[in-house]
Amino acid sequence: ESTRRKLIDLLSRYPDEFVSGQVLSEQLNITRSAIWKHMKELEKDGYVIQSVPRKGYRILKNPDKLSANTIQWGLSTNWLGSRVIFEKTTDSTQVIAHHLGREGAQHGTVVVADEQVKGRGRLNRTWYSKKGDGIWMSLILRPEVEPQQAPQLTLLSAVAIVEALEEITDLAFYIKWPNDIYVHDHKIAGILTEMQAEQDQINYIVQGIGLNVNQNREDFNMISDNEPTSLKIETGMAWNRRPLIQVILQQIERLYERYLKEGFLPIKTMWEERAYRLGQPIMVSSKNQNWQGIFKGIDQDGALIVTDQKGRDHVLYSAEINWRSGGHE
Ligand code: BTX
Repeated sequence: ESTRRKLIDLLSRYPDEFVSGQVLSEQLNITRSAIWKHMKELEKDGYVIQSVPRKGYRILKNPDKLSANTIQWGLSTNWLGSRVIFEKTTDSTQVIAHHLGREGAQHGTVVVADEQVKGRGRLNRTWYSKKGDGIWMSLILRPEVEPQQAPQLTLLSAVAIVEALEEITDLAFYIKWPNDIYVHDHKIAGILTEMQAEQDQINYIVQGIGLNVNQNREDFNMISDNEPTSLKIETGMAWNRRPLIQVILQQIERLYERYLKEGFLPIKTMWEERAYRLGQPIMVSSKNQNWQGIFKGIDQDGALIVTDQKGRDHVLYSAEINWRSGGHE
């Protein structure tokens, strides 16, 4: 399996050129007939490979079919996705990831499903996860940080997902505190971070990411409380999920490494640059009280800072925010 991954990495490095059988066999330390067998396996996974005598091989087409292999081939991360578990259909990738986390699965393990029948959001809300039309995945992370810092990882991934989406589209994406990604005022993705921790130590974090990719408008008819959207609805074209997953994982890993080196501050700044309605009036419902304030930013723990009408700042860890009913709208 790792030979095949290296093979794809070599071929993808020179996308328009042929790589000779000899070079491949030297680099991978296997015979040329073994290479030919690997090529046949790749074709079964949906790759279209051109092979020309005396020139070598090149990839004409990457598959969109998801599998642990296709997700890993060409993935340029060091640890995120070094193990991938793929399910065609499952209740929820969160459930699988929690199970693996308890069993000691390594940091960076990724669980991906084509379809979830019991996909979930926060507070046990339903997350619709239609077959083949979205990215439904959970990451197992074992960060050496305090449990109360875990929410920072939600914000980190939100920034990473926005960066990934802006890398591949011309659209502008926003993060709605704490965990939703918006485009044109519609929800396109959500993040669900769950943690297994003791007093002062995180055992593992399971971070679920749901991104709508190829749904049409009518696929969301059952959702009444917000108007979801998908990449296809926003861009007018269908997207391959495989490279999208890879770009997202690469961005998350990159930011995560930065977070370990530099702390939360740079992430916080990036987050605030992408924050939905920063500096604008919002309605807060906390402790059975409703009040209007100005969304000022987030603090070191990722909590929401809202300035009330007397100019006092409030730090909110959980509150229902009505983002639209503030001010004069
Ligand atoms: P959330 O609680 O912020 O959002 C859930 C709400 O979003 C629902 O109540 C519904 O109104 C709306 N909604 C449901 N499905 C969709 C959808 N496909 N697109 C847009 N809006 C929707 C957000 O929770 C966190 C979601 C995480 C989902 C991932 S998928 C992989 C992993 N496995 C799993 O079961 N959950 C996570």
